Amino acid sequence: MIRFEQTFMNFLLEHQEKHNRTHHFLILMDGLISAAKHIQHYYLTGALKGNLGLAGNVNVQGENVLRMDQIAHEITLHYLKVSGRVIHAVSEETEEIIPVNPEGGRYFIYFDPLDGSSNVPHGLPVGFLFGIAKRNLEGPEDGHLRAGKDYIAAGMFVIPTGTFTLGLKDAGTWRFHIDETMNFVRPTRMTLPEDKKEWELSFNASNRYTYSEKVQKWIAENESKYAFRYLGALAGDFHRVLANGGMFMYPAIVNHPNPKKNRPDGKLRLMYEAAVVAFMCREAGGDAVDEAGTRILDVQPKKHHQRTALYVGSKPLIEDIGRVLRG
Ligand code: AFP
Repeated sequence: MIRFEQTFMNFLLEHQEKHNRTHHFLILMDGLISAAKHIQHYYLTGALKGNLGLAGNVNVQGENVLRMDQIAHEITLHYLKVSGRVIHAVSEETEEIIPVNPEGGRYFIYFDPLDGSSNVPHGLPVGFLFGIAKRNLEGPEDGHLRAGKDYIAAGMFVIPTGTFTLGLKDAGTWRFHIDETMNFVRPTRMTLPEDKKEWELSFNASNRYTYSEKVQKWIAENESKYAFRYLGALAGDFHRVLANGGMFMYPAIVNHPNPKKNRPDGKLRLMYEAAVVAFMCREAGGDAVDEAGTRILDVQPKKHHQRTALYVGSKPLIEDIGRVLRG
């Protein structure tokens, strides 16, 4: 007997119809799925085709650009344009906001098409993360700088593992797997497990003595209770936390022996990294805070490439670290 699975598109169509929504979001999601599959193709063949190395230039954030960064960005923009549904895009790869369809578009999108660059030369998992907000259809135009709580959806592909996770506003976080026909199938609702047995902590352990004293103290008091896992690509690390429970954190760096290397504002980007996983986490019953203990989804971005510290995962852990951070 053949086992037939519900496809992502069928799932989303049902969802939109159930909530009396238009098909515009479906068309945008179709574009993002096509982009992810196209990027995955380049990534899988990257070692053989010489695409896993440097592109030879430096981006606005002073980081070496990888050939795959450029490929992923170009592919994503192509599909966003073709969808006709995007007003402006904010990409990790460009300093400026990209006008895609300012007149006819309906959504703002914030994305990093290839996050986790240290994994790229090895062909190991990277993330394609995105958050989506909707144009203000009634009132005056209110710009593209939206807090995570105003996103309508946020998701991530873990490339090249063939997994896709999507958080839908007030409708849960869902995981899909790619099948032999390259469809994402089998919607599985993600709920952070309450059972602490499987919980994991995930952070860059080599940075631990550069964190604030209170965060170091929290780690010392809690680390032995949980397993420790770290991949170095947010999408992959968060993928595990969402399934097993626990906490991913990238705290502010404030005690680096070389003060120039301190990152008091954190490393991760608010709009297309932290808010994206915070949104999925909230829809799965979890939470996320920044270094001040403020909920990530409440932080109003002042600029589109804004950085933040991030603590995301199971609610009891986020409440606990939140108290420490605010204290
Ligand atoms: P890169 O793309 O610069 O490697 O950054 C990836 C990332 O933003 C996020 O995906 C990881 O969780 C985190 O940074 C890893 O940072 P470290 O290499 O400092 O651990």
